[in-house]
Formats: sequence, C-alpha cells, structure tokens
Amino acid sequence: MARIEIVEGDITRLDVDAIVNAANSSLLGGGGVDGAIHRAAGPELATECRMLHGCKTGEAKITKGYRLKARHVIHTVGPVWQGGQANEPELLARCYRNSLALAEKYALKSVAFPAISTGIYGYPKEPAAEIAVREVRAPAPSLEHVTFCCFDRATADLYRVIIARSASPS
Ligand code: AR6
Repeated sequence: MARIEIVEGDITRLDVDAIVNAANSSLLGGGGVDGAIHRAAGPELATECRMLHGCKTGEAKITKGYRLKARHVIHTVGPVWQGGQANEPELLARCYRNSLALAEKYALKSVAFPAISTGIYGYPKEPAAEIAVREVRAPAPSLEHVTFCCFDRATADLYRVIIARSASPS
C-alpha cells in the first residue's frame, strides 16, 4: 500500500509524478482547482486536453504537466452532488480508482489528489473523504506515495480523523 500524506495548500505547487485535476466533462478548464491547474500549467495544457475529446463522469485521462512541477496531470470528472441517490458514491469512487489505474499504467510513484467533487460540484466533504481514503488503500504495486492535498485546515483535519478512524489495527 502506498504511503498516505495529508498536505494543506495549493495542489499546483506539488512536486509529484502526477496531480489529479477535478475537471468537468469538457476537459477544457473551469473554476476551482481546475482553473488553478490550467493557469499554472500554461496554455499548452488546454491544447493537449482539446485532443482528448472530453471525459465521462468517473473516468480519467492523463496529460503532461507542462509548466507545473508535477510531470503529469490526471484529469477526472467527479459527480455533481444531487442528494446522494444518483449513484454519486460509486461515481466518485471510480474517479479515484481510474486515476490510480492510470498512475499504475504509467508506472508513477507519487500522486496527489484534491478533494474531488467537494467544491463547485457540492459533494459533502465527509463522505467524499471516506471514499477517497478507502480507494487509495487498495493495493497499487507501483505507487509509493499518495498525497491528499487539502485547500484548507478543516479539510485536512477531516482527512486526518478519517484516516485515524479507519486505520487497520496492527
Ligand atoms: N489546490 C487544492 N485544492 C483546491 C484548489 C487548489 N488550488 N482549489 C480548490 N481546491 P472544485 P469540483 C479544492 O470546485 O467540486 C471546475 O469548474 C476545493 O476547496 O475545484 O470537483 C471544474 O471545471 C474543493 O475542496 O472541484 C468543474 O466544472 C476541491 O478542491 C467543477 O469545478 C474541489 O473543488 C468541478 O467541481
């Protein structure tokens, strides 16, 4: 299992093999973390994204990182929260699973995730963090290091509580 680390701050600053982008299905940029990643990576990122022809909710696609420190960006599209009865938990879990599968396919060792869907898309933070922690604990042979990049202290504390609560006794 990869080592899990929680950091507070801006995901665009991280020096990792890939940062994950909470994108929309057009992959052409937007607000929130998506806007920050496109700004920091430069216009070449949007040029490559245009060639990907979008991405469905729960799926993930990879590009280069351009001007970011991160070598790659894994773009995934989280579900819009609609009250919880529209398959949102499974779709969110697929974002993590498919992002991790891409990391594995490209033999990446370190990946950083934002709290996908919990901003503009309105997914409640606690159940979203529970899904994130559960999914990154699945075995992934090449991956050594997973970072949860939390934009604020409250989100970082939430991840710490969930990780402590779900730590397997040893
Ligand atoms: N670094 C780390 N986390 C961040 C950053 C950052 N620079 N900026 C925001 N967050 P959101 P979503 C946190 O809204 O809910 C875009 O327009 C933020 O506090 O970025 O999946 C896309 O194009 C929150 O906890 O993504 C889509 O249309 C988390 O990142 C839509 O928003 C996710 O918030 C996707 O919405």
